[in-house]
Amino acid sequence: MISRIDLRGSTADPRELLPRAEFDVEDALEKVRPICDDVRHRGVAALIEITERFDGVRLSSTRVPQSDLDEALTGLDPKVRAALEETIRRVRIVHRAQRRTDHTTEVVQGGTVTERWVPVDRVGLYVPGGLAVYPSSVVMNVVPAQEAGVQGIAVTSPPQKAFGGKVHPAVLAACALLGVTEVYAVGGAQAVAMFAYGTEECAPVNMVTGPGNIFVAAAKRLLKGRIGIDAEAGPTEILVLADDTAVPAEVAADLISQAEHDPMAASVLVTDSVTLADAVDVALEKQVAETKHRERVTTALSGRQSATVLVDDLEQGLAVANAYAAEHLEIQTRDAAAVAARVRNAGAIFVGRYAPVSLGDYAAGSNHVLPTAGCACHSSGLSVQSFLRGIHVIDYSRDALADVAAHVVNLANAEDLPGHGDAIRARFDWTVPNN
Ligand code: HSO
Ligand code: ZN
Repeated sequence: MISRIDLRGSTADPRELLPRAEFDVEDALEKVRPICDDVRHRGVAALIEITERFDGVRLSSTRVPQSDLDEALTGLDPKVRAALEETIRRVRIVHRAQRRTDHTTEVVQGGTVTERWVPVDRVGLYVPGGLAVYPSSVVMNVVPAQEAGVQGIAVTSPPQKAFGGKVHPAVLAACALLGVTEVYAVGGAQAVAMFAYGTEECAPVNMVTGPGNIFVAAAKRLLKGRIGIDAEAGPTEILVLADDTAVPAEVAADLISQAEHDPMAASVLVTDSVTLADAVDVALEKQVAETKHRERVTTALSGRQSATVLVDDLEQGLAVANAYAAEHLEIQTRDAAAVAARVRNAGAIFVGRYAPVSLGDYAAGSNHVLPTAGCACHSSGLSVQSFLRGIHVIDYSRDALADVAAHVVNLANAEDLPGHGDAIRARFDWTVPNN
């Protein structure tokens, strides 16, 4: 079911040999542009029409009434409530530790630069609907924003035909548990446009975060600049780096766990053990036959984005993992912690057999909104930092400015911007030499 790529003895760049899911955001841009324009010009009326067209739901208002949030919380299964509460507790303690403190550097006597961390005023958090329902993603978006000190937090999620045209009750309940009261029943590109431009019912936000489908990603790309965004989310990925100590049934279960998200999800096993690779193949056959979403899982595992990659040794395995820069990287090897320490590119690293990706998806305390499609080479997952701006506050006395005045004037002249130098000279009765 899963193809095999043999890199043993190969010195080629593994990036070329490990395909990723086709996820061409550029293509989707043309489709989302008219949707975004329509929302910009016609606001709620456009949202209601577009939602009827795409979600098959006729909204009377885009805003979810407080009574729906209360009802969802009352109706929440106590087991799910307890699990969500524990997840919130863990995610909160990890993210609270990410808070930053302002720092002042005295550059010279009387001259300071302070870095002041200021949260974004207002954010819009997107919670996907689609193939699955994601109350856990509500937690992963809302908690870092709250811990960063963001005052205005709005959540949006597509309305579900199967739930009477309302947002999924588990998503609403998660919002209620977190104290979020501003929730919208809008999905897709139109939700990003609603947040970016604002409507009669929703004030515009400064930043939109959260995963979504290709149209959500395209709208984020289109509206980036007007709004800040987190990393663009593509189909989910897991890469398991394993040696002969890994347990085949566990590796197979982990590969299936992420394949379950999306027929385009990527599950990649990288190993130097042919015995393990063979045993995982056998375990996959057995487990996929029994798994609930076997159709989607089979499509994902047999797609060209998924593979078992054979390598000569762990060194080459690490090189492959670093080149691929997976959203989720599991290390199932001897001395897993030491191997993990050598990873440079990954959204999140899961160390050893008792830290599967599923743990991180829900209840490790880590964040599950992570960079996909190789973006882990340059970006991190969602965190408190995502919602903060570090503002430099520059405070110099007359003496401190006088001390460096000639340097500024000389650099300004070197850039042929003498007006910059004059702005300094004016403060000293033009006594600072201009050459
Ligand atoms: N693995 C997904 C997150 C998730 N899993 C939510 C279950 N629910 C992307 O990191
Ligand atoms: Zn998951």
